[in-house]
Amino acid sequence: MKQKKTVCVVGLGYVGLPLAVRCSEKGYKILGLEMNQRKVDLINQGKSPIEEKFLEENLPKFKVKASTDEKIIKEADIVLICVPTPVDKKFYPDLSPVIGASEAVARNLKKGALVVLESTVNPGVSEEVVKPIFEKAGYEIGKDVFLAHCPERINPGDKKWNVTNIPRVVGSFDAKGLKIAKEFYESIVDGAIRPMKSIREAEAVKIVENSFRDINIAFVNELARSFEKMDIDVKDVILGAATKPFAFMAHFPSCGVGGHCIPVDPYYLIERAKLSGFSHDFLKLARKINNSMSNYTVELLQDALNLAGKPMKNVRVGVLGISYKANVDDMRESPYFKIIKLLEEYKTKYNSFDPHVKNKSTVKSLEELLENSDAVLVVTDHKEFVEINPKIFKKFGIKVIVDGKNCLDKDKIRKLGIIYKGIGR
Ligand code: SAJ
Repeated sequence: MKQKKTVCVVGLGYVGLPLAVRCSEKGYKILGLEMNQRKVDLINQGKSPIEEKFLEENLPKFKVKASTDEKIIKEADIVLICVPTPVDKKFYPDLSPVIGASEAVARNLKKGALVVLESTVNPGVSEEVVKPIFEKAGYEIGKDVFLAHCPERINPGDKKWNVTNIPRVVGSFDAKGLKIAKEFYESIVDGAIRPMKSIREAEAVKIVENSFRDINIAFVNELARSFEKMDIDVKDVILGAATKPFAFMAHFPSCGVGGHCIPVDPYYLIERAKLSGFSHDFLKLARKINNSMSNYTVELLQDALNLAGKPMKNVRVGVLGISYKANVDDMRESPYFKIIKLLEEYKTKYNSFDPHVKNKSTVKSLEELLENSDAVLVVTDHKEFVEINPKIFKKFGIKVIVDGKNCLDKDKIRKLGIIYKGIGR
């Protein structure tokens, strides 16, 4: 089956590109539809547009033919839609990429093909948004086209879990669609593929996974703010609780929840449930707590600078990290952007350095940052920062460190006479 089928992946980003490489490795004829010409050119040269070990290792070996021309969809037996599902400034879901991609597929799809939406969407999107696009284009679902949903589970930077082995769930509108979608994913994924009873349940699975993570992070963020007032180190307490081998899953407080999944997905459920007359008060509160952590972090900086007798507006702050999580170059929804906006409001001079995001860094090296700083604010727990010998901070005369990821050695830094504040420690 693999040799005969042609797969077209729509959207060659963090989700689509690894998927395309894996299909190529598994013997499918693979085509990639991508609107960004720079990405298309890089991919056609076998180069990854993003910093991701799996891609850097495999893209040169398992070629993907990328194009900006939607007509390539005409050749596909299987189409995998992997476009972003962001929220707008008011946190309302923005389905325009999904709608645009579905319309492009409906314009070009050959009869009898399978179309799988991998983008994370709230329950109801496949039925209420995607299906009507194909029906309007004259396709009979379950006959001229098979529609399925298999939510993506990519975890950028993860060395163990990737597109080859992460178990998946899949749902469809009809038994045949479910069967062919399950068989396709079983042919490319070494993990189990769980068929769901409906496409709506498959959509709900992913939203639940990521809302689960968001509320658990909000829980420890609230603990951090409480324990800070009780002189309790919340990180130590979480690590203590994590010695319980069951019914506890450690999450850690930080200066903010970034990325294209966790801070976004809950809003898709909140807004869709509202249409059904239900208010997700808990999810909304968790979002509010997590969104407040950037302000809280800057307040900690202000308190620490006051202790050092340095008012915010005359101090030079060195911001360590721009990307949203450790050891990746992805800046989407990173708390960095909220934090520098707050520093600008305080008219605080700052520099930033991120070895994974040099094009956005204001200085070329860690040394240059430290040379031009009185205080340091850690936003991302990159390996390069965790490994800094605290004596380096002393050497450059750093007076205050606010550790937005609780990733530095608090005790060693304090022993050097530097004021250290973490998130809840
Ligand atoms: N974060 C915390 N505290 C934590 C964990 C994360 O503040 O305890 C912050 C991170 O710093 C980051 C944000 O939350 O800013 C998101 O971190 P993440 O580790 O959840 O990373 P993501 O956004 O790459 O999430 C992905 C998700 N995968 C998919 O959506 C397919 C998520 O489902 C995974 O749970 C997560 O990876 C993972 O497990 O690492």
